[in-house]
Amino acid sequence: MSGDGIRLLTPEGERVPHPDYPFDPAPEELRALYRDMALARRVDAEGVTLQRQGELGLWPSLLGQEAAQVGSVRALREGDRVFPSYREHAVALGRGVDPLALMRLFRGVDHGAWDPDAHDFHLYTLVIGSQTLHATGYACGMAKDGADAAVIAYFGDGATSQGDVSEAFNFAAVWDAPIVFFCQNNQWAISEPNERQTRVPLHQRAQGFGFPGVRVDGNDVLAVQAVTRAALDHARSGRGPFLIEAFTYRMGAHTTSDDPSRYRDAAEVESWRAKDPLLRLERLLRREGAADDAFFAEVAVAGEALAARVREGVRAMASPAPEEMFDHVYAEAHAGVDRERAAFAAYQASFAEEG
Ligand SMILES: Cc1ncc(C[n+]2csc(CCOP(=O)(O)OP(=O)(O)O)c2C)c(N)n1
Ligand SMILES: [Mg+2]
Repeated sequence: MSGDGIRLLTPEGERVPHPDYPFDPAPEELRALYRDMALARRVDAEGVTLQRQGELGLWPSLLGQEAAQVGSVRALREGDRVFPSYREHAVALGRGVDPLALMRLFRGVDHGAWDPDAHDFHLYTLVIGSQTLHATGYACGMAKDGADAAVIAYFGDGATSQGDVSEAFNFAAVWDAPIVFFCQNNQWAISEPNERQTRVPLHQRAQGFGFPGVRVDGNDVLAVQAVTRAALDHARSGRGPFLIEAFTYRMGAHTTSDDPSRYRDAAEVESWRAKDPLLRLERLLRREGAADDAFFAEVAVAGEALAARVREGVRAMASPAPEEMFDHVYAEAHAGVDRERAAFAAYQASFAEEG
């Protein structure tokens, strides 16, 4: 184990066996992991570009976190329930959410954009850490229903400084909730470095709440999948929550509204570039003869086709009528919302009369 956590694959693409987490996927599974990571990276790059072109309002890039996301989502079984934050694009794709749904959200033409029940993948949550409480409550409900399933809640290193996350840890622990807390420690919370979030490695925090926590090399897709699978088994079997700290790095800006060159060294980014999650799997695939140039070229072509579909789809998106923003505030009619809708309609009409 390195300081980066439990590891099954070195940055040079060499396997390292681990006694507690044996995992030896077949060559086609390894290729599928690579493909998922590469396609997610391509969709993500398109999100950044479309924002720069004025087609999206904002885009939070997942660049660098592909292994943490693809490895963990591939460990899930059907019926397991995901509570994401806002950067989990590869997890969304892994749950069958169309990339255009993600784009609808960040273009601001939809408040939710996908059906959580259809994908067992909840809506993105921008209020930092709050989804860990929703997820814990959901997990308790699943346990009461006797479901043979678990919940996984994604959040960042910065989110661990929110009271909500500590409350979720404690509540989940005392109720043995079937939940995996999946913290992507990407070293930064906007401009705040990890050392301003915690004095102890984040995975150790679980111990104080009475459940296990481990650090996994978040840029090693094999280790992430193996560790997440074990953590989900732990949760499903009634042994309570599990914390995974996926040690990774946010290679890009916090969002397209951020300029990280203002607060972090280029040398730090370079040191993480050497640990790139796609590169290390590519090295393994080539080393073991499980993929050749033709495979990587085919994945690149598929990525371009997907990006073209996303680009065309985004440009074709119609803007909703402004008053639609009142439609889904409550499930049922609400007098306060009705009043605000009427006032807004009168305001809009005042411009029309002037014209
Ligand atoms: C409750 C709350 N406080 C502050 C913010 C502003 N905010 C947005 S992202 C962010 C940093 C989150 O960092 P981290 O949890 O590490 O996730 P990352 O963005 O690195 O994936 C903050 C403080 C917010 N959205 N919600
Ligand atoms: Mg972070």
